[in-house]
Amino acid sequence: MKRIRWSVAALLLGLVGCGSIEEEAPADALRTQAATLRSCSSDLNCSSYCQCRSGACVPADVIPGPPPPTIDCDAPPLRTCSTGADCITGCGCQSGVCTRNVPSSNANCLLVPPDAFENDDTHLTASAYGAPQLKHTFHRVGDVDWILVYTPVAQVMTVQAYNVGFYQGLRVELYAYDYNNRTLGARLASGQGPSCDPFYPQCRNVTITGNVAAQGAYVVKVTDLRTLPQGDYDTLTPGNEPRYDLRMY
Ligand SMILES: [Ca+2]
Repeated sequence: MKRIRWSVAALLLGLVGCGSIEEEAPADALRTQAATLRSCSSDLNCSSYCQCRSGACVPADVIPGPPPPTIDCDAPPLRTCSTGADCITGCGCQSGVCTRNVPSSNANCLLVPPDAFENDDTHLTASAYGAPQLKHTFHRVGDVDWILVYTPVAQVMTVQAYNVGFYQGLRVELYAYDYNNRTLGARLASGQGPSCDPFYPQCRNVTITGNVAAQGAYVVKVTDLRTLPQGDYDTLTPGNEPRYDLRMY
């Protein structure tokens, strides 16, 4: 179809005997070249609101929230930031974009930095729960988070991961815990979600309940259920990041 259009255009320009095919051809050629250049192996290779399909960046099938005014899938991806804390080690925030700030670094500045609760990858290094823990993230493949909680009174305790990222599925488990010996006990409760269609914000949570004893110690394990390439742990799309907040009551 494109060849036919060009043939007609060339014919018309030839007939009127003015203008130049050379003035139009480069723009089309450049667009084709740019689209070819933006090849990808994962979504991380693509800019916001774009996805990698058959090795090329194309507009995403689903966009959380209102669409932006323009979507340019031929543009290279960037990780936007407001401070250096938004970027991984080896990268700083320059002009709102995570950029390598160590000359010898080969850091991939598109990746998600660990959250403030790391190192919490095992029950032995679990972070202690005192108040709702905000802005947890899964920052790489296989990342899990462990949280240690002390229960002063016997009750039915609710454990909830909320403000879960749009596309994210995760599992929440509650275990009895022998704190003196640092050994895991029985699994008391487990659940996974989102609880309903994640299009609705109220569905973006996973909630479980379990019976806990007075002056007891328990641990909560939160697991990312996605099995994505490393790069997809940051799709660079606001609202689509692998994150959650956690509360117990
Ligand atoms: Ca972790």
